[in-house]
Amino acid sequence: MKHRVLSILTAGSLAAVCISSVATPFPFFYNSWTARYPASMTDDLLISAGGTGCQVCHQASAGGAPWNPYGFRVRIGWIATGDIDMAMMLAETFDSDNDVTGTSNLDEIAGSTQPGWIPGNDNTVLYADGTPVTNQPAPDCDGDYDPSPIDTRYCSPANVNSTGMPGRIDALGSPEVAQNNVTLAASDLPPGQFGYFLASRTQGMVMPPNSSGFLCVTGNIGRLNSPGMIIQGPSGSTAIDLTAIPINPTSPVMPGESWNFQCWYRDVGNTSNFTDAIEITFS
Ligand SMILES: [Ca+2]
Ligand SMILES: [Ca+2]
Repeated sequence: MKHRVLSILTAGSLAAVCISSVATPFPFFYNSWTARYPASMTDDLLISAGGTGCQVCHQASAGGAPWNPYGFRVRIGWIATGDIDMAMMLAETFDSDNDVTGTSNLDEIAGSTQPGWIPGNDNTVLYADGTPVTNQPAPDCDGDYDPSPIDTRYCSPANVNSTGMPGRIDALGSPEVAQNNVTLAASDLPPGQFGYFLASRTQGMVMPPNSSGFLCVTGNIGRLNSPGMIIQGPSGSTAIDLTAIPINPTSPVMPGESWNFQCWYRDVGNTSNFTDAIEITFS
């Protein structure tokens, strides 16, 4: 169905609708983008949802200001070099939308997600002078805005903390043990309060004494609280070493195993709390 829509709307006719805020047509930018990334469906998935290819970079379907953070990054390179292909290349290594998986612009384009947009209303757009506008909705898209996270969420949402928000855990990186590339991230924690991550092969759900939240791992629990691994609210992240998870005794993660992670943290009022939890099945 998406392909049917695309066959009707040729690249040329689509590009013609990209009009800047000063009513100058700029099919050049979109044409350059599709020429550099011919296999990417990033633009096509916006188009089939009723938008235009301009929204890969711009908020408005007709282009112009403001830009999403990816488009703004390309714009910086364009202004600096006057070479649109160079500008797109210079933007590739950035993670402009700061998505939960930490995926670079190039990998999002290659994976046909949106390098400049995250799902929901937490997007930021920028005007020509760099003035940001926050809390903007993403344009409609027939695909995913971000790559799939490597984890499965459970025990979610967590009990709210003193900020009024439930703490949240995310995992970035790869579920492939051999890569030893997993970073745990926690967000919406109370500012200034410390916390650390927990690891276990076993899920559970119990509210410990003096806690405001649920502990969702049980059994042989590892505390990732060695120096450098302690985080501080409102958000923090730490890389974990899959060759040595500090359960008792310290054990490596093996391919095929599922492990569960959660973040414990202090909160104001002499209490503590937990984020929600995630399970990662390793390969
Ligand atoms: Ca990204
Ligand atoms: Ca994205």
